Amino acid sequence: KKRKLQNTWTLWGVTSGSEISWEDNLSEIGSFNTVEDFWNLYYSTESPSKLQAGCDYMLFKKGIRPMWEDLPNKHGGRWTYIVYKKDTTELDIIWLDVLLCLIGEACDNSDQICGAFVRIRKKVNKVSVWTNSYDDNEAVMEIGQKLCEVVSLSSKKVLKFRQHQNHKPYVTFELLAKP
Ligand code: M7G
Repeated sequence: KKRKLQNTWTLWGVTSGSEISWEDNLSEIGSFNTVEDFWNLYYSTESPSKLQAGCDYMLFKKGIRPMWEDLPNKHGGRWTYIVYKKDTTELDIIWLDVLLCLIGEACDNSDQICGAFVRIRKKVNKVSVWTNSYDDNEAVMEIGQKLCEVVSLSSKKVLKFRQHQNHKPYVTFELLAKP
């Protein structure tokens, strides 16, 4: 018997920088709601560190599209952690830890988590966790603290939170993980 997760999750992929619009490039890779099916999907996809610049993976709760515009994300924001190219070996570990944190509902406020992104770019890589309400400070900070624990391996430990919507005033927070 397979072990059920609390939520069903969808893994998405996107490649930016092509002729086709970003949204048309979005594709669903697969969904799962058990521990076993998570690992099957995990081992059947390339690690983030093997992807080319411009590629993203996103893991979102089923039914939420990995876009700012989608209603559950619309009033939310994201914690972002930058993984420098010299730390690329850590990228796959951090991404796996974030995945486990999400599917294992490790945060007290995990109901406010929509999903996560890993973005491969020419200069740096980025890992983000998306939440559904930027003005619930307590929940935002709790989720940020948990993410600090996840990235505590790494040498530079600044996490930044920002609201998805671009217009001002927009909320930003910074957290420093303990060494
Ligand atoms: P990014 O990956 O957030 O920035 O977005 P980065 O490459 O500087 O790290 C890159 C581009 O992808 C944006 O300028 C948009 O054209 C597109 N894009 C990314 N996201 C997450 C969205 C989204 O949620 N909605 C829409 N409409 N476009 C997006």
